[in-house]
Amino acid sequence: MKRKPPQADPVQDAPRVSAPRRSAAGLPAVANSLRVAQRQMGARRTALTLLRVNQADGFDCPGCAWPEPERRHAAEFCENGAKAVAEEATLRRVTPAFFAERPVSELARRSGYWLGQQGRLTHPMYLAEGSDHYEPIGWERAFDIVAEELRALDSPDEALFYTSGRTSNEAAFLYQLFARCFGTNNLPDCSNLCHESSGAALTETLGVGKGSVLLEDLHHADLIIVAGQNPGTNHPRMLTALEKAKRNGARIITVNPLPEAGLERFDNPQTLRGLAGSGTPLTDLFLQIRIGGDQALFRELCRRVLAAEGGVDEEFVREHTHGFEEFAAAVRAGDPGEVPRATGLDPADIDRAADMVLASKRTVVCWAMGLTQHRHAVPTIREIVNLLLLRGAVGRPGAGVCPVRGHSNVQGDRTMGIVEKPSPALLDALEEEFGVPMPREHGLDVVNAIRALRDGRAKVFFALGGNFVAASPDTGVTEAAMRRARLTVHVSTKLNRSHCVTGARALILPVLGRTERDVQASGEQFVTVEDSMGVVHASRGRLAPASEHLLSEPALVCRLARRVLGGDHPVPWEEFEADYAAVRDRIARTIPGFEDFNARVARPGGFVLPHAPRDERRFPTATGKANFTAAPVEWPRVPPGRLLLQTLRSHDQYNTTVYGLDDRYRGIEGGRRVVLVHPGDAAELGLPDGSYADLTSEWEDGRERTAPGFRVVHYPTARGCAAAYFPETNVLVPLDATAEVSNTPASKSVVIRLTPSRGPLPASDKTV
Ligand SMILES: Nc1nc2c(c(=O)[nH]1)N[C@H]1C(S)=C(S)[C@@H](COP(=O)(O)OP(=O)(O)OC[C@H]3O[C@@H](n4cnc5c(=O)[nH]c(N)nc54)[C@H](O)[C@@H]3O)O[C@H]1N2
Ligand SMILES: Nc1nc2c(c(=O)[nH]1)N[C@H]1C(S)=C(S)[C@@H](COP(=O)(O)OP(=O)(O)OC[C@H]3O[C@@H](n4cnc5c(=O)[nH]c(N)nc54)[C@H](O)[C@@H]3O)O[C@H]1N2
Ligand SMILES: [Mo]
Repeated sequence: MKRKPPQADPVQDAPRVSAPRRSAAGLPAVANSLRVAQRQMGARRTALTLLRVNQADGFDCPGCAWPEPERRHAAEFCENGAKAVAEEATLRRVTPAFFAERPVSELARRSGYWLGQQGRLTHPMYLAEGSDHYEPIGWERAFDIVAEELRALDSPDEALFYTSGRTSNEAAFLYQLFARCFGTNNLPDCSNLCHESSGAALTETLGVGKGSVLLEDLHHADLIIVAGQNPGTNHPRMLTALEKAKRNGARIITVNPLPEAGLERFDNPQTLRGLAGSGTPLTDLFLQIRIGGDQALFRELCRRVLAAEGGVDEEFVREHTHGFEEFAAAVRAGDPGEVPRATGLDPADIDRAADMVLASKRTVVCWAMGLTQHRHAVPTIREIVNLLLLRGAVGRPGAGVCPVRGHSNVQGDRTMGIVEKPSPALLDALEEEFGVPMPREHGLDVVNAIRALRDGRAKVFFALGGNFVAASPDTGVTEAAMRRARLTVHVSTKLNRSHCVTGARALILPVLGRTERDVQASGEQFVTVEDSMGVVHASRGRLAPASEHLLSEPALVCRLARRVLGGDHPVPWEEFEADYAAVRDRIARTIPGFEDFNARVARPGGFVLPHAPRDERRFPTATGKANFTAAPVEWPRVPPGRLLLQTLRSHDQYNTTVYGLDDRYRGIEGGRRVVLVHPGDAAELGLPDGSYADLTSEWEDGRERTAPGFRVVHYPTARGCAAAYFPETNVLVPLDATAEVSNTPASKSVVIRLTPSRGPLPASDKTV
């Protein structure tokens, strides 16, 4: 049963706008997920597939990294998980005939939405130098081409091996091993664009770069602060946990420039009350902060805690922390008069927040991209740690840090060694296990990888998943950099922009997705993943593969490694390809916390990785204690007549994958080129609702970058702030505008000016 791909470009960017919703999920969410799923895969396949999501014997939802509860519902997925599954399990196909009809130059003019809607890739495809058409190619010849270009490099460091966070633990372990055996630590990954700031801040202060709470902790917290996150769209199952916490008496503070529907009220689609739409109010206190004001807010909360009698957990501070005196002095020296300007908040609301913090013994702080993608993201997250340390709220049940991860296995990929700055311990373990010398010099992250391509220092770009050119900042610079490569290779399930912006030669290598059956020489395989809370479990696909020509990701890496490194290489690639249990045995011997991996992952629900601060209040930092840090408070300054733009996700997208043109909770339908502006700011700028504007970013390099043709939407965001979707707005984010320490692009604080323009763009101009 093959579906014909849609022929015409459906992108007519003509947004219709209504009032934002006050609650998330409920019946419309259920109806919408079924509608999207059936359009892609028909009714029977929809029912069979969706019932397997996140079940102990099924596959891990390819959507977000939110953990599964121990007692699962028959339908343990959400509207957006259903869309992610439907994208992959679609019956539409992109075959060699598709490429024969369409030159790359034509595909490069299509929108990302259109490209994604064409369906699953079925054959390995090759774009020869000077050609404008991808042609089908055999797997062996494809590996030969990669090997040829890799061998022709002057140094292994001229190759880049990117990963996106959907890759399984097994594939990730093999991939980093391959890159290092080849001789480079150039392992940029989507984490560099995402939670790198969290990892950097937490490693320095607590000694472990991951969250310190489990789902039960959330359920039993007194206070949960959700800062810079939109779970109603991006982690919908988190709302169930917040609802449960509320039932148990928790209070919730939301910190966000936008009022996000899911955080206001949740209509749980798995309960009758929720379906009827009466739902649970979630947020007790909404702090509508100015973009980038969070460090100032958390510093002020610390000041209140220090000033209150009994505010500081003195025993905890004495026993477990380092740097308290210096921090307290910095807080005392600060100017509280700056707080209203930095945060835009009403002092009375800060009083309320401080009272709630002081009344809570068990506090969890959750955050996502609203905190990680700023120039001062790392000190901002360190300030959260300062607050929790003052209260002794780390390593206590019901309390701790909760960075909510994005991609479903982005945390696992890091655990498996996808890091450009590996620890000596990891390299030593790999050397000892495999008897192959490992490169010691640090490799390139995403931003530095783009610079290396731009400057001709990198020549082969290889991506295990993802959509590098659309996800990265400074689209013009990034695309030009990619076009300078000798060879670009994309291991993918679906067509995307990165396949159309190529080096001199290019390959598309199609693979199995999570939902599909994976059979190798030793029989049927499963893979494993790690969720946002460090729980590792199995994922097993059941659907027949989209095409008989697909390889699994682990098999692809093993075959490539054999071809590049030679048949007599000390790593048993052939054995690994045949049986992933053999890979897990080696993970067990080289990666801490994975002892007895195969036996433990066989248990339904898997196992929890150790986490020293959470489990034993042990802090493996440089000082051996949890570190207070005393950075100066920063916030973005915006010149008059300018706004601070955050680039975020709509309800109908998964990063660069656009499922549809609606953002239901925000009341936007039928278009994505919108800019949300406070009515007061819009009035000052002379921009009526429904008018059109060009967005131009201004940055210290003096270059101006413009994204034309956005419909102005008057929206209740914080004053001085604006919001628009990525990837359309990635053209505005300068490559060099990154966070200190983590080097993550500052995609949430772009200074822009709005210039009135005549109207929407003609459809043919839309490339993202
Ligand atoms: N359906 C769906 N699910 C997803 C994804 C998806 O695209 N679609 N992406 C996945 C990935 S990779 C990730 S990383 C996560 C992303 O999950 P989120 O971080 O929720 O994603 P964004 O849409 O970037 O939303 C950022 C939120 O932070 C707020 N914000 C922006 N700037 C600031 C600020 O300065 N301070 C504060 N306090 N708030 C601010 C915004 O208003 C918004 O609510 O979701 C994952 N899950
Ligand atoms: N301006 C701005 N830019 C951002 C962000 C932002 O908030 N603002 N967010 C950033 C964040 S948090 C992230 S994580 C990055 C995301 O960056 P990426 O991870 O690079 O991008 P995705 O859009 O998630 O990748 C989608 C592609 O992955 C491929 N794919 C899907 N499933 C599989 C699979 O199972 N195997 C393989 N091999 N391929 C698969 C498909 O071909 C699909 O087109 O974007 C970042 N970019
Ligand atoms: Mo992400």
